[in-house]
Parts: sequence; C-alpha cells; structure tokens
Amino acid sequence: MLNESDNKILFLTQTEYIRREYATSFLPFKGITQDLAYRLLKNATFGAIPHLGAGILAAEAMSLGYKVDFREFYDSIAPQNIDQYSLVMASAMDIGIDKIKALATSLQDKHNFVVGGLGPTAICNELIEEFPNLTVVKGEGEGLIGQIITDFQTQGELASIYQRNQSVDLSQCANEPYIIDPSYRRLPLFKGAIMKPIEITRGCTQACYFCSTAGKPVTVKPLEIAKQEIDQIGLKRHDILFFIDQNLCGCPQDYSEELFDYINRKGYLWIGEGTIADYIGNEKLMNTMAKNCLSFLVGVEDFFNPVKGSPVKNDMQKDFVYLTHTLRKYKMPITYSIVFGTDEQTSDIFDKTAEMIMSLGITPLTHIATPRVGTPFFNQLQRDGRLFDLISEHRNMRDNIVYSPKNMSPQELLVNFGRFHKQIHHPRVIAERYINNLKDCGLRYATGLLIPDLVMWVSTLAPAAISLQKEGYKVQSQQYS
Ligand code: B12
Ligand code: SF4
Repeated sequence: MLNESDNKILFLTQTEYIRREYATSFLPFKGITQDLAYRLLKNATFGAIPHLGAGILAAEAMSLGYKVDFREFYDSIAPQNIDQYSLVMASAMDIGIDKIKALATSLQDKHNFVVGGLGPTAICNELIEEFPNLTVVKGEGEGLIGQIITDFQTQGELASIYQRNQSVDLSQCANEPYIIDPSYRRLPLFKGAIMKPIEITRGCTQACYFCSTAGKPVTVKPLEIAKQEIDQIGLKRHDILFFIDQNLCGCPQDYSEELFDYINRKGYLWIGEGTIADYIGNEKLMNTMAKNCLSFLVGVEDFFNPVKGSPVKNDMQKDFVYLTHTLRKYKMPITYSIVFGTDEQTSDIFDKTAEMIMSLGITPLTHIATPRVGTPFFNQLQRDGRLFDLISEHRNMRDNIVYSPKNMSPQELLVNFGRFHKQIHHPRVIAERYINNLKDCGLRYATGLLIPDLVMWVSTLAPAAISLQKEGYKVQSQQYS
C-alpha cells in the first residue's frame, strides 16, 4: 500500500512545437535574452498548446486522490526529482519513440513507467519485448488510469498492456466522466496557456494513406456538453479556443452553426482544422464560422496529384481556385497544408506549387511527407526497403528525409524544400502577404494568418537552411511574383 505522500504521478508530455534547440540556434542573442525570446515565441504560437489527452488522463488520476505534475517530455530530469513520484507516465507521438526507449532504459527496474499515445501504441509489442518492465497503454486511455492505479495499489505491479474493450464514443461522453471533468483545467499547464484546447469530435471522415487517424469512425460530443465545456474553461479576453479535432468538419452542419454562433455571442476567438470543402456551400454556416476564426488549417497536401484515401482532398484539388476565392470572400483565414516528397511527385512540384501559392496569395503550411508507424505509407516504404533512417526524431517533417521518394533523390527533396521555403516564407513575401490580407480582409484575418507564416519561417526555414548548410548544399534562390 502507498503512503498519502506517495500519491504523485509525473506526466511527461510534448509541449514544444518548435524544438528549443532549433528555435534558439538561429537567434542572434545568447543567455537570458535567448531564453526570453524562445519563451515569447513558444507562448505566442503553437508551442503553448497543452496536451488535452494528458489533461483528461490527469483528471482521472486526480479523482482517485493523486496529484499530477506535468513536465516537458524532452527536458532532462534529475533522478532525485523522479524518486518523489510513485508512477511515471509519458505520452509520445511517433516522433518521440526513441526518447521513450531512452526513458525506459533509464527508469527500468526502479520506477513503474507507463507510456501511451500514438507512438507507443503503434509499436506496442516491440516495446514490451525490449523493455519487459514497461507498461504500454494501447489506444485511448480513458478509464484505464483507474485500473492502473488499482493494480499498482493492490498488487504493486502492472500488466504489460492495458487496452479499452471499446473505443470512446464522444456522443456518450457523459458516461466517460473524465472527458468532461473540468478539474485539469485548473492545472498550471492548462490555466497558464493562451491556447485552450477542446475537442468536439474524434475520428475522421477521410482515410489519407499517411495518417494515423485514417479510418477511425467519427463520434461527436452532444452540443450542450460542448457548450458547457466552453463555459467551464473560463476563457479570458486574450485566450484562444483551440479545437484539437483532427477534422472539425466531421460535425453535422446544423451542429457547427449552433456551436459557432454560441462562440460568437461569447466573443471568443478560435483556431481549428478540417476538411472545409464539406461546408463551403453553406453560406450561413461559413459566415458564422468566419466571424471569430483566427486560423483554420485545411489539408490539401498536393495541388496536382491525388491524395490516396481522401475523396474530399481530391475534390478540392479540382476546384482549388474557386475554393480559395470563396473562402477569402467569407474572410475565413485559411492556411493550406502542403506535403512534398510523395511518390506521385516529380521535382517540378516545387516550382508549380510556389507559383500557385504566389498567384492565389494564400498562406501555406508546408511539410516533408513523413511516414507514421503503422500507416499504409510507412508499411509501403518498409516493404519496398526505402526507409533508410529509423531515428524517430528525424520524422519531424521539417529538415530530415528518412526515406527514398520514388521520383527524386532524398537530397533533391531536401534542397528543393529548403529553396521553396526561402521563397515562400521569405520575410518580404510574408510582409506582402500580410499587407494584402490586411487590405482585403482586415486585421483579424491578416494577423491570424501571420502567426502560421511566422511559425513556418522559424520552425522550418531556419532548420532547413541549417541542415542544407550541414549537408554542404547550396540553395539557389529564385523569385516568384
Ligand atoms: C495538441 C497537439 C500538439 C501540441 C501538443 C502536443 C501533444 N502532446 O499533444 C504541439 C503543438 C506541441 C504538437 C506538436 C507536434 N505534433 Co501534434 N498534435 C496535437 C493534437 C492536435 C491534439 C493532441 C490531443 O490532445 N489529442 C486528443 C487526445 C484525446 O488524444 P491523444 O493525444 O491521442 O491521447 C489519447 C490516447 O492516445 C492515450 N494516450 C496518449 N498519451 C498517453 C499517455 C499515457 C501514459 C496513457 C496511459 C495514455 C495516453 O490516451 C489519450 C486519451 O484517450 C493532435 C491531433 C489529435 N487530435 O490528436 C496532433 C498530433 C498528435 N500531432 C502530430 C504531429 C505530427 C506533431 C508534430 C510532429 C508536427 C510537426 N511537424 O512538428 C509536432 C511534434 C513536436 C515535437 N516537439 O516533437 C500528429 C502525430 C502523428 C503520429 N502518429 O505521431 C497528430 C496526431 C496530428 C496529425 N494527424 O498528424 N502537437
Ligand atoms: S483528413 Fe486529416 S485527419 Fe482525416 S485522415 Fe486525412 S490527414 Fe488524417
């Protein structure tokens, strides 16, 4: 049995969107100034989004009398600081797998270490084979924390794998008390953040071949519960409601209209992402959504080649010019997610894409196609023997190529990606985009789109340039207008 003072859980979760070493490596200042600049950047952008999944799990532990402390997953923590916790938990995406393995090595034999999230779930069996003392939660963790704590208290040891019998159905979330328990909102990680995460749906209507969520059925929270949760967050004037849903447009249209009307009446700003093409024909809904939206991410991935598994993305491609004009007319501040390095693309994709972006004046969020363990894309690359770099941290979509694309060499992809960024996220181009957006659509629209532009500039251009330099490549600059 545990003493009262032992009832403490350390929860390690990723909160850095832009890894500290990347963001600071190019800053001209050093020491405290560098630290301050990094914090400012982190808090003003996506880096300050707390992990909602971890909050929900913390609520469950707290309801059982446990205290939960959060620490950044990548921070190093002195062993004596770990000793005060009876359980150590960590959440990791695919990118954090190697860090999970390093933590499991350092904690094994001494601590009960429980891991979960998309990363460990995808390689659950491999992990427990390599680390027999490790506990992996496969898939969603709701309801399992209680079971883990009970096993720990009664038997002193944990099973290797915990898994729910059924996946969470958000329409029944009233039966999953931790999802709607607001207690974790009072923890410093959540209270202190400007971006307040909330989820309305789980799953997605599409099945993109590179995505870990593909094929998961969509479930939606009852509208009254969603509104109640928004009220419970207690947003302040400068806070932003961040819908973490993989695809917010999985909500029925009348539901979304009522939800965003409620948000508008409260005067809250919000950010989200989804397959907006599903909604675009509904003028009333679009106007309601656009009113207080600060930024909405739409996955297009490629303007010219089909996206396997996504009928909506392929339809968007066909009518892309109309789509962008219509969304601009609604003053909906959209960033378009674009991916380079897929098997369909040849090296002319960079110039064609840059021309399209510049001619339409849209804001892109660009990534290097990156295989996620367990997806059809990953399995295909593995079957073909095209994965040459298995370091999980290199799957960061920014400055590393971990596989050989079909129609270009990894070097060609990296060099062109760096060159593309020099053009599209050049400070002059960002400034021009900002001024045009300001003139056409006003301050909220322009500022909402400036944030992702700046994030791209910092998070991708700098590391891309650094990595190109490291590799000895010369980036040729070319102008688009
Ligand atoms: C908020 C968010 C972030 C935040 C916060 C990070 C975080 N830890 O969540 C920030 C901005 C930092 C971030 C960064 C990145 N992110 Co992100 N992020 C999300 C987002 C939108 C929400 C996460 C969330 O709360 N989900 C809801 C909860 C309920 O689900 P969950 O997190 O999976 O948690 C459940 C289970 O997995 C499980 N579980 C999870 N952890 C644990 C731990 C334990 C101990 C247990 C028991 C159970 C458990 O229980 C939870 C409840 O059911 C998701 C998309 C999404 N909707 O999930 C993407 C997502 C997780 N991110 C993703 C990616 C790719 C990234 C980046 C690599 C992007 C980039 N280009 O840089 C970076 C990585 C940064 C880094 N430093 O390495 C991918 C991960 C894909 C994968 N298979 O790995 C996702 C799925 C988006 C996507 N569709 O591509 N992200
Ligand atoms: S639309 Fe987005 S969340 Fe849905 S399967 Fe495609 S990439 Fe994944």
